[in-house]
Amino acid sequence: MSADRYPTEQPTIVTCGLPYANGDLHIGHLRSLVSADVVNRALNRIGQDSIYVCGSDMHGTPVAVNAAQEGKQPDEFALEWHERFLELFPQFNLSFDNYGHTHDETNTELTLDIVETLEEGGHIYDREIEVAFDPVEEQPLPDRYVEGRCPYCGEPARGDECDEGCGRHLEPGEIEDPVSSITGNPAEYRTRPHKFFRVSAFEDVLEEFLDGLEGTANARNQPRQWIEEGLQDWCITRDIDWGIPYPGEDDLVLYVWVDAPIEYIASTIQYAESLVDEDYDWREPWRGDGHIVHVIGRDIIQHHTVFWPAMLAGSDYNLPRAVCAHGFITIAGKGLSTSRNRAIWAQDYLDEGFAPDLLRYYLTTTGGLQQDIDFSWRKFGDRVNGELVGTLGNFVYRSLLFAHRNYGGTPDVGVSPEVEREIQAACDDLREAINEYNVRNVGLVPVELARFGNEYIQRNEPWHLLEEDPDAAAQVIRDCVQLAKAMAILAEPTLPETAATLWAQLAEDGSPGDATLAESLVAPPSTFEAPSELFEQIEEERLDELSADLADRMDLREEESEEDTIEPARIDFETFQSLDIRTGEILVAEAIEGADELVRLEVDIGSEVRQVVAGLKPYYELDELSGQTVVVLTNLEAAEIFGVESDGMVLAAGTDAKLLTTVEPADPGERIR
Ligand code: B3M
Ligand code: ZN
Repeated sequence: MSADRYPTEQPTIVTCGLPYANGDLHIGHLRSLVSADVVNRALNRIGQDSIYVCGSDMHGTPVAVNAAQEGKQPDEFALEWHERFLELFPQFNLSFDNYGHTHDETNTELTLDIVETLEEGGHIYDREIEVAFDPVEEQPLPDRYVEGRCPYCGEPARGDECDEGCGRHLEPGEIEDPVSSITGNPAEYRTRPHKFFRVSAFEDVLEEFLDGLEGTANARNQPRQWIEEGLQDWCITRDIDWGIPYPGEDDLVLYVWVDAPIEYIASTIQYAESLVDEDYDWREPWRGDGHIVHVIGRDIIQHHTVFWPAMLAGSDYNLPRAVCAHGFITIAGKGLSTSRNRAIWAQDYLDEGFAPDLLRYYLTTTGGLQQDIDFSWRKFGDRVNGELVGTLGNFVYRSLLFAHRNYGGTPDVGVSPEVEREIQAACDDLREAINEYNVRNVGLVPVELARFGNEYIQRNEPWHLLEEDPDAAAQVIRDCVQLAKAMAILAEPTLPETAATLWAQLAEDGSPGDATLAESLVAPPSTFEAPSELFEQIEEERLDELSADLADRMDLREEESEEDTIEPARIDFETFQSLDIRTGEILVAEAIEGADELVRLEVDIGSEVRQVVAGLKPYYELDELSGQTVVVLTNLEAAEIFGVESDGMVLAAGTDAKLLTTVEPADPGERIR
């Protein structure tokens, strides 16, 4: 059963992954926070009743370990960070309808209630397991207290997560060669009684859930794989004293991943309780006909598409309508790292004096949501200077200035049919984009409309018409003013501050954040003041400086030379010509049983159809692949991958396999030169 298109009659809630209250926020966190904010605002703009709720994640070893390192009590430590987050969010125009935290009463009570329901339903059982222990300190070592090697991929890993390798959630006792992350002592395993949640019993529920799940493809495809491999039950208790105590057990607390997502519900309840003049029934989204949209990082897909829906199903709540899992952010190809100071910190960005909208735009429109983003100041500057300053800012400024100087505001004529159609098409594009959770297109729609606007004004040259044909001049400027107003509404989800400035420049009352798309064709007031520029150009020297500082801070320069530099050894032209690279068309794309990432493709390369194996599964829907034009290295030696012959290679960019294609349509078999 597929859900109704937005806007629906029922309320929607949008959430983002809860940031741990354990340190400064950086662009990685902002990608989640901003993307969810954009989704919520865009839903509101198209007339969907939607709220944005979230909270700080206060429990678990990420908080306990960092608090211990600073010699603080975890509750005091987490609350301090929580307060700092609350100060930061408005500075990025993150418009939470409620932002709570997992240690508050609402969440604690609700969590206990849900655990009780799961117990009553027979979904929880006792099991003795081996857990890591520091024999010198006589201390249990759950999760981040222990480090070692991932049993699945062999990479260095934390106790509960293979964070540098395959990304799997690790159960207690799974990590190999464990040592304490606090003392460095080799850990030993001891047997302890724990509580387990019978996730395996929810296999059918989860399969059905995934079949109807909206959002990004990775959030459906990865869990299907885990289900195929067989679901393991999930240990939901830990031997530490920071967290929500397990009811009836003296020395066990709930695993942080139990109470963390419950905050999504608790925060909705707090929102309802905070309203004075309005009624909001939090049960509508969670137990009634409403909808839930989660925006998360791709490292926590398993928690949101397996554990969490199983918990919801076991305690009679609705399952999410959509899970949108965004890619990672890297800098110079390396993952962000708090301990290595390899990040752009949210506060540092603001301290540079840059407007929040610029980063909001960059983070949500650089590649699709699923794709990884390699951050650089240079690319940031190019997007800002090209699209925001050069296209959107330029159109609005020249139009409103012309309108103010010659007409004192909006000329007194109707909008032309051409421009009306253009505005309506842009509104349709926004509706389409948000119905597909395409956050990138949400941000690009107003810029595309400005591109049209610039072309329209250039084509009609109103500056010449003023004397030759005053009526025609008034028409063109009237159209441009309306385009500018439509841009304010369309840009509001991604660029809320800019949109509000533009709204005020048009002398509109209220805020574009209260407007819906229908208003984009309502005439702005007949008089308004001279405008000011919406964006400021970022100078080249500034970008050079920022890039150099970042490289110094992260030791990028040295590492660059040993890592991803351009290959110095040159090849001759004959060698290049010996590569037979051709366009191909994907005819068939199928999963390969037991392989997480691989797909089997049949690719038409003109003279024949080749079978090729490629690591595309996490990034594309299978049915979205067929019909795509791709680039194939045809004379690569054939190889057997996962038991399947691969005869050729489909070329793709980056660590997240962005497939290469052609700008103009190409027939299969065209030679690439
Ligand atoms: N606090 C942060 C993370 O792993 C974690 C998210 C909880 S969402 C319910 O990204
Ligand atoms: Zn691993």
